Amino acid sequence: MPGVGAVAEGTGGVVLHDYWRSSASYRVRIALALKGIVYGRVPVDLVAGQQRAAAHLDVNPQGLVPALQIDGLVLTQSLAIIDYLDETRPAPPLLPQGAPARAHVRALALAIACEVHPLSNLAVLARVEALAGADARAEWNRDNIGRGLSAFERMLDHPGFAGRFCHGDAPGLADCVLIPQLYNADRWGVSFDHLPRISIVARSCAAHPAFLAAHPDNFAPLAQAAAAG
Ligand SMILES: N[C@@H](CCC(=O)N[C@@H](CS)C(=O)NCC(=O)O)C(=O)O
Repeated sequence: MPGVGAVAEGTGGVVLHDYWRSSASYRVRIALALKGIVYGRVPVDLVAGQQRAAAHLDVNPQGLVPALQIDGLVLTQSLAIIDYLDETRPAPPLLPQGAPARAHVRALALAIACEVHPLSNLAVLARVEALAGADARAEWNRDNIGRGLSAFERMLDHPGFAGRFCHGDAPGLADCVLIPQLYNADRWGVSFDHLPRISIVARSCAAHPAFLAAHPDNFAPLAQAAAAG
């Protein structure tokens, strides 16, 4: 398997290729932590362009993170990875019981992963900046995130919202996708204080050990150097 990461001891061969600030990577880190799966990491520096290096393209031909080595496979696309984890390691479940509830939770996850996130990707933002300048880049991104979160808030107005997580009283797929998007919102100065359901979910997840373990601050290059030294 060319380009795959070295397998660290005690990780059972599970290796995540990620970037500390990547929200798609953060989704998978949350799911891994919820499932209690120990993993090693191959950090891919997106700012330095390492996602386009041959070694990474062997892992993910799309030149994106995350990618996950697990069970002798190399998986890409964060939602496909999370689905795989849920199918192969069902406890705790990341999707609710019943087709209608599952469809709703998938719709929540896709509302961010398919509609909001792709328009805020590095390549898109760089292109907007090249065409219209740095202010336009920031305005584009804030507008995109703000509209997406407002729609998400309305989608949470659903019988499955029990006042803790996106659906029911345990974290699941939709929370894995929402929380990284909220991290991005903070970075870009987009407030969600006026969105009550999202604010409740944000507070619940902020106190949950799996979300704390997956937080980008733990994976920033300086934090990693301090932990090692
Ligand atoms: N749909 C993909 C999106 C992956 C994605 O866009 N990853 C970003 C980081 S969040 C990336 O690798 N960007 C690199 C680039 O744009 O060059 C997934 O969910 O895994």
